[in-house]
Amino acid sequence: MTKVDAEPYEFEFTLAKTALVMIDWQRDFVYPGGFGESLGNDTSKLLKAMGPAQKVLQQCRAAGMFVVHTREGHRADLTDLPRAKRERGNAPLRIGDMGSMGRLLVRGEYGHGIVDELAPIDGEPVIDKPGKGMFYATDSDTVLRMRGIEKLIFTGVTTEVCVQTSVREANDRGYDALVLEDCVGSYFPEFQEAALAMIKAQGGIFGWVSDSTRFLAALGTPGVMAAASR
Ligand code: C5J
Repeated sequence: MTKVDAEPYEFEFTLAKTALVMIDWQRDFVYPGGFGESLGNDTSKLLKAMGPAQKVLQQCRAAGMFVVHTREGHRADLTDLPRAKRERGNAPLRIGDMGSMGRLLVRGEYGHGIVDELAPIDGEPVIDKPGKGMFYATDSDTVLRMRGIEKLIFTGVTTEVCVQTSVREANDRGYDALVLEDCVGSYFPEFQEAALAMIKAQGGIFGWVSDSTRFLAALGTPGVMAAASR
C-alpha cells in the first residue's frame, strides 16, 4: 500500500487498483481560439498546471499505472448537444461554430484534440463525453471496473467544472478520488480554491487533495514501485 501525504488525511492506494485520470486536456480549453476563450476566458491561466500534469503522467506511465483520458465534445451533427448547452452563455461563437482551431467542441476537430504534451499513447483509453462529468453518457465505469480500479488520481481542466463534476460522479459510484492541486487548472483562481476546499472538507466528503510533489514522492522510483505492487 502506497501512502500519499494529502488533505484531509493520507490517501492510500495500490498501483494495480488505481488509475490516473486526465480530464479534458484539450486545445479547446487550453489555447486561444477555442471553446474556453469563446466564453470570454483567459486560457493562459490553465497553462501552469500542464507542466506538473505532464510530469505526473510520465511517472505514472513509468510505474505502470493505468491511464485514462477524457475529452468533452459532441458529434459533428450535434445530435447529442442539448439546446440548453448550445445556447447557454449567449457567446458570439457557440459549440459547433467554426473557430480558429476548427468547430468548437466537435469531435475530430483540431481544437477538440488533447494537447501534444499530454497526448494519449497506446493502451490508454480516451473517453469522449458529451457532458461535464466523466461518467454521464460514457463507458467510464465499465472501463475502470474491467481493470478492477477503485482509486482515481485526477489532473485536468477545469477544476471547478469538469474535474469537480467527475470527482463527484466518481464518489457516488464508490471510487476514492485524489486531486493533485497543481495539476488542475481554472480560469478563476477563486473557484479553484473553493472547489478544492469543497472536495476535502468534512473529512473528505468527495475525496482527497494533494500535489504533484507529494504524490510523486510517494510513487517513488517507478521500477521498484511497479514490481512491488503487482
Ligand atoms: C468546461 C471543462 N469548463 N472541461 N469544461 O466547460 O471543464
